[in-house]
Amino acid sequence: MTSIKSSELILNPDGSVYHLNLKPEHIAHDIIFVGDQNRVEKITQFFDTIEFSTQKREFKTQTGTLKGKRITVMSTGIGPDNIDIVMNELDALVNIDLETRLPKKDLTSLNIIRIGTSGSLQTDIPVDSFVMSKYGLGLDNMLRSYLIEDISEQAIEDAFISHTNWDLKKGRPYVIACSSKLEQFIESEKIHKGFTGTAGGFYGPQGRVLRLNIQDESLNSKMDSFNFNGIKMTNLEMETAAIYGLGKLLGHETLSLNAIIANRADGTFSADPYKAVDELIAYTLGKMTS
Ligand code: R1P
Repeated sequence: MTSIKSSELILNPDGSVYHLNLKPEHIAHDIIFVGDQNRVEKITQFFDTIEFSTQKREFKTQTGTLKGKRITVMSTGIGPDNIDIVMNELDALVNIDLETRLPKKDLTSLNIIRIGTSGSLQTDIPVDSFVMSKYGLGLDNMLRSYLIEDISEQAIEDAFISHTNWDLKKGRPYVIACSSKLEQFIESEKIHKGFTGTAGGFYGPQGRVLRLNIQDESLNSKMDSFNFNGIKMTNLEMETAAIYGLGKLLGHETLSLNAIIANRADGTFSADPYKAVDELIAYTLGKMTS
């Protein structure tokens, strides 16, 4: 086997991976992703100890211990392009020998849970509620750079393309399921199980019109009415499907939880979005340490 070239797996002078600034010993096997770097300390403030902190660009990482469990919290910034960086570099930390630059024989599977914010597409999933994404629907195309036919749910993709009359010039949407292991571990009646759309942008790609006309003005209403054997689209955000796809390809367990802070169906926005996020953090940490 040939070693991975320096141009492909870029390391910093101290041996840490290029964007995340991390070495293998800096991360736990249980990892929480957040979008916003300011959300990292909203989580680690509850830790009993913090052993490591770093930040480069939007990627802030802290590792510590809560009730004896070692957990890493990391901000991914916004969007699937960042998820490509975060997932590949995290995987390199555990599954590539950074000295020899060779993939390891015994692979490590990380547990990765996203605690994010999102907009609901359904009136019965109101602001301040929580959604666990059973599936992620990637509208962004990033994952199409990989070989995903064996991990994607092509029947749901086809139904979505047909229902929305999706213009394939925008690329083929992809659907990936969450980790059933983490789903069973985290689920409860408090959390809606959902089908989450992951967009490659915040405005046009999520049907928001400010000054620009968009390619399909009725996309959001078509997403609202999509129903595949009872699976309805619940919410839109910008990371879940990419996390699920790269998690499955690389062999990591992934689950995305979102606090609903806006409802696109009835036009409402949470009176206190931070409270909803704080409650989701408390819920998730409780489950992770129970
Ligand atoms: C957009 O405002 C950002 O907020 C949502 C979207 O997915 C996107 O990243 O999640 P986070 O609050 O986790 O960043």
